[in-house]
Amino acid sequence: MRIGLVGKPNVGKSTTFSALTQTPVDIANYPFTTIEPNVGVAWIPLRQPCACATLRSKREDTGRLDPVSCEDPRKGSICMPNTGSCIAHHRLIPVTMVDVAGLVPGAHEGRGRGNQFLSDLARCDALIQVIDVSGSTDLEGNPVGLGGSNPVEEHEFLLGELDAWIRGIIQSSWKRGARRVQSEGDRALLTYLLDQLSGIGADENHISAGIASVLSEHPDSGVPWSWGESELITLARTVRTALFPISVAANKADKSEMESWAELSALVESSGGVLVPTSAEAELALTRASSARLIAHRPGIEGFTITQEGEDKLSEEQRQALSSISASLSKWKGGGLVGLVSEVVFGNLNKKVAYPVQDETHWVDGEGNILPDAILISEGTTAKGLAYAVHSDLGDGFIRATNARSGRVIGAEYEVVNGDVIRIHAK
Ligand SMILES: Nc1nc2c(ncn2[C@@H]2O[C@H](COP(=O)(O)OP(=O)(O)OP(=O)(O)O)[C@@H](O)[C@H]2O)c(=O)[nH]1
Ligand SMILES: [Mg+2]
Repeated sequence: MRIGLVGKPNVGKSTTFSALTQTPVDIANYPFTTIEPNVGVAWIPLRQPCACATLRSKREDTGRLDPVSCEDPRKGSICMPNTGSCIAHHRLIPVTMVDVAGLVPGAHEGRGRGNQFLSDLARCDALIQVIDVSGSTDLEGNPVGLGGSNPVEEHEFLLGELDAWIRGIIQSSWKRGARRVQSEGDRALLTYLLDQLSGIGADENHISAGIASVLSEHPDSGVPWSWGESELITLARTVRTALFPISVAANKADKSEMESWAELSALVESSGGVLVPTSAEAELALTRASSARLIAHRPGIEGFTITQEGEDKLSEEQRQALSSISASLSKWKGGGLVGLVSEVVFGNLNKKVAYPVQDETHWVDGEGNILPDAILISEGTTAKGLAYAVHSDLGDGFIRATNARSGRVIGAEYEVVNGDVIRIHAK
């Protein structure tokens, strides 16, 4: 899972990245602070308790495990994640975040940092546009007075740039490519577009949807090689919508009023995205205090507790600052940055989680680690698809699987359900 952070310069993309990934990066109040993309991992909680909760109750019921003691540092969790962690059955899984250079009007023609960062986004499953809802920066990212820019305009300009970028890719050799239909038949158009766009992650479904939208929106478009600007923009927009679902971090919410993002919120939701008000700067302060072990703060859980080290080191003033940051964050709906990423992954992209294991009785891998992997899969993934998601060898050699929760044998075509624990039998 890979999510790109996009937007005009100076809106807080890198601050967002840093708060989510706990990685220090350059942050400054001027445009183009970021040039090379930053790539890091954000830890996002699963929405349901980890499967180790079920395993624990089974073991407790059969007397093989004592009930959780109040000293247990993992508060009952018994899984051994290969990546991430699990406390109180609150399991964190990795989501790769990409923070790119800011995008200015005309980027698709090479303005600002030009097209480079657009290719940095190519393999992202979804994009989050960070928008300065306080309006304190213009479209080029230069600081202006509060309310000096319009969040809706900022969103529309980004969509327009992405569309123009995709149109640019298909337009370069359009006439020649589209003429192949004359000699090779209708499918040639799809093949040509696939050639052009597979580099940014497009597949046949995206492209068929794009072609269909031209035919329905431009009934008089004629033969493909005569399609003009407006047909190609329709094609590009449909591919972009399918390829990059876009949600919004209404950032710098600490400096603005709710009214300033209401219209934007309606617009984003009408195209299937989600908008969450955020203060990346405030969240970064909490992340930093947590990395310095001054507070204990888990992604996706509101509030924090002060650690022993924090008790020793934090001044009264710092404590109050952290409390007031945390209080202002919980005032907005949506769970802040982690809530936003979670909604993108589990809401918009509708991802499910599955736990592959090698032993259906003990729910362990070959080394005896309990529930080591929690894998994100798409709705409709089959048991065989899950095998491929674990390893291509496991997919190729797939024989059958066992649903470890029910003990039933399942076939290749079984549709994996959220939370399934599955043993795959392969050659
Ligand atoms: N008030 C407030 N300021 C913020 C917030 N998030 C970021 N900032 C400030 O906005 C400025 C720009 O932040 P960056 O994270 O560098 O922005 P960017 O979008 O990565 O900028 P480029 O890399 O130049 O495109 C910095 O001064 C941040 O401290 C926020 O939530 N609230
Ligand atoms: Mg930056």
